[in-house]
Amino acid sequence: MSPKSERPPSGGAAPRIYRAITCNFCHRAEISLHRKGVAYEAIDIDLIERPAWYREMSSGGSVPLFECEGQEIHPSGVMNEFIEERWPDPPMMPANPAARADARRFIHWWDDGPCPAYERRLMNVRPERDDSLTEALEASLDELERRLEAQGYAGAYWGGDTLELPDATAAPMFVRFLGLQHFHGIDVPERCERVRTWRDVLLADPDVAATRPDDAELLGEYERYLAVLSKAAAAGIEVPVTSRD
Ligand SMILES: N[C@@H](CCC(=O)N[C@@H](CS)C(=O)NCC(=O)O)C(=O)O
Repeated sequence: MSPKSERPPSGGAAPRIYRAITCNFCHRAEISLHRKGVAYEAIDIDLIERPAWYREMSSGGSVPLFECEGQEIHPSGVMNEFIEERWPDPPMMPANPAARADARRFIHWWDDGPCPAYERRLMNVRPERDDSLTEALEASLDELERRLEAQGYAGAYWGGDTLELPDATAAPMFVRFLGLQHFHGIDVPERCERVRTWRDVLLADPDVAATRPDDAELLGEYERYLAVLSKAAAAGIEVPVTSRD
């Protein structure tokens, strides 16, 4: 990562995403942009030592933020809908309105279920909370398994044969299971067969593979965050781990 001490001058017409490689929300938009063949510039933001210029431009300093054609767009769900409408080909939402509603409902559920559950477990530095956070994560994966079964998941992408927004929303979490495995020895339970199949399909997808951070760099960043969180915990400070805390 190369943190910028001042706001980088605009390089031209290409849209720009302000991101952190640990952040699953940022990765969602990068998958969509790559799938649609949109060239973009990525600016890495250090969330531990957040630059003042970024705090100012982003009202608080959270990532992702998308700069495109003079507009600043966030949060990630709005970004992905914007990307879908601005660059409609190839489509990443179903054509049928009822199926689109299903996809949106799924994304909404994801942001209250598996997404905060994996982030809380991954970034936990208080051993007395390990078991309850692991249980919460597994419960959300069991619920995902039930949902995939109920929708007749056929063993490919979420809605069929092509990658759509529910896939772009979920894939970044599966990429970041690397951290759960490395630091906590946690994987998707074997009983969640559909989840594991979907994960494997997503990890093999070319747009996901092309946009995922380097494994060693990702683990290095997590190590840095975990060290800061451990220090804060030792000082009795509770740091929110997700925007849902
Ligand atoms: N709901 C937001 C969540 C973004 C979010 O939680 N970003 C985290 C990184 S994964 C962040 O910037 N945390 C630091 C902060 O909010 O100050 C979205 O979908 O974009």
